[in-house]
Amino acid sequence: MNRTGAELARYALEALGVRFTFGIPGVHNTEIYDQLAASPAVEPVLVAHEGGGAFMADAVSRLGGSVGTLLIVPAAGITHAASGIGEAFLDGIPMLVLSGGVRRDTGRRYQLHDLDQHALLRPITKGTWLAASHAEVVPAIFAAYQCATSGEPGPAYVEIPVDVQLFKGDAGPLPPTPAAVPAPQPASGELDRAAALLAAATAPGIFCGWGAIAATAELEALAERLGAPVATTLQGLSSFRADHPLHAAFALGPSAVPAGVNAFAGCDCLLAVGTRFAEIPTGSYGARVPDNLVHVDINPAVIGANYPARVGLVGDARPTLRALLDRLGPATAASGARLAAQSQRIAADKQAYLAEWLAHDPAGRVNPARFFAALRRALPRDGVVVADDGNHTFLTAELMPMLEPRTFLSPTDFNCMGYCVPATIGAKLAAPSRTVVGIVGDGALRMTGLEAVTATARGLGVAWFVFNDGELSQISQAQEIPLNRKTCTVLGALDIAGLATAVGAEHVLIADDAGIVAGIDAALAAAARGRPVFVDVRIDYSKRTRFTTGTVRTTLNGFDLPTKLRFLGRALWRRIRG
Ligand SMILES: Cc1ncc(C[n+]2csc(CCOP(=O)(O)OP(=O)(O)O)c2C)c(N)n1
Ligand SMILES: [Mg+2]
Repeated sequence: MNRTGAELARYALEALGVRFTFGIPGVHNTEIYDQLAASPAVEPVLVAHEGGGAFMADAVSRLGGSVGTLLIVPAAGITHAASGIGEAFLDGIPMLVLSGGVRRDTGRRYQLHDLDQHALLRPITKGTWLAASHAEVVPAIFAAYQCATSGEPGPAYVEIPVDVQLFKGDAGPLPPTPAAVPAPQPASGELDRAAALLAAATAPGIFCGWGAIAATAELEALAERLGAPVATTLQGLSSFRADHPLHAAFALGPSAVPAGVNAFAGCDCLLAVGTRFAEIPTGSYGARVPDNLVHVDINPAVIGANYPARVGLVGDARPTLRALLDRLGPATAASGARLAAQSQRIAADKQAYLAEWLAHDPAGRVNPARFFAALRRALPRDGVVVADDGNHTFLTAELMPMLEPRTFLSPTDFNCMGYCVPATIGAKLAAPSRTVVGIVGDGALRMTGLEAVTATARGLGVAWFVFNDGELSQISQAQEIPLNRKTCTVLGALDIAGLATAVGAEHVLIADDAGIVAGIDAALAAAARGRPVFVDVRIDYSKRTRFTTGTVRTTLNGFDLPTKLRFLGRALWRRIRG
């Protein structure tokens, strides 16, 4: 049967269970848009900027269910979307990227958007496909989907030239919907070795990342079986519930809060699951990892990349952890005693850290710990928190307990500011019945804040808590001591109420501690009515996170002596001169 390439693209997206596409129409993709308008299953979502569209697609994928998909124009759409595609690439998030392509049947040069799309995308995707004929459209989309979702997930790209979209052609017999690619399975002998190491440890610990997000029950069982404290990565903050007595902290090493530092102090065997030991969760590699490292990851390249692994288990987290549990058998007297001792110390350390924060005087502004305590009380357990990148992210990681898997989304290894506002929209689209809030810095808000129009246009009730401190604080804090001046990190004023008006959202002000509870309630009530709302939180940033102090210290300690002296000399000189 002869069909247009646009019809074939629609067929493929429907077959794959794609729920939404994000993007902006242009002459290179309007035929596909027109097809999707008639689709009962796939909804094309118009965004303000393709970068926002890519963050939305990323959030759809992170919530599980369907794979976030982009439908964009080539070149200009691709470069705009590149920030979100890059984030998905480095964070291991599946994403399907579709764009039109220039006509290949006219022999013309200098067409609109006429660039090598594949060269643009190669470094930030797992694979790219060109559907040069009708017969290639469905197989290319299926192959890209399989690529995006198998192994360590990531984005995959398909270019469908306009002529293929427009004209009818014979696609031949359509291939069946692709089955999931089976994950690798660790060898039985390796599992035996790993279990033996863990069983012999006197102070085991667990470190888990986003790769463990579908294995939370197994992780809990293992932590309890071993009496092992658990630290999470930033991206995997919700991979182990924070109200479990063995949950110690975000981050491994000196950049963690005291509960994490103390719980792992004598760790003699670490089980790492679905983490790459990347820069953030190790506090710029300040983490001390014992020789007995059991490293579980679906991507073999990750194993031992930053810290040598005694045993590497290449496989899916869930079955691998189950196999370890089977081998370990029931708890022992020693593991039971560890469980009790660790739980007690962790609880005491957490309480002391919170008390230290609550005792901090925010000088008439909003104390972050008080804010997060109130937000935690107001949010349901499965409420979704979407962070951006900045000091607010690490405050969230240290002060806001995550209680269910996939309730915390953050731009992590690509570390792209501007994620929060659009990703919050993507999360709400993917999970309309859940409460979805964003925690966004005032700097990041400048990047993608206008994307809020996509929420107002669709009546999506989400609340963005803008941590309004007037600075690019994560950077200005790092400038403060060594440089004693804040070059390009002090922001001009932004009228957040004015922004809310411009996009048709509501506005709430939380000026000080006294306004926290009523402000959060008002914001969540507006969101529950289907209204997006910007909350101007006059946050106090005068108290540093442990993450920032620990990581700055690790970085300075890593310098050689002449560099240390140069930094110290410069800091002193600037302090004296003012
Ligand atoms: C696209 C991009 N540009 C620059 C940076 C560097 N950067 C990381 S955090 C940060 C400060 C963010 O400021 P803001 O959004 O106000 O958050 P705050 O740190 O004040 O909470 C900057 C500039 C980045 N991560 N991403
Ligand atoms: Mg700021």
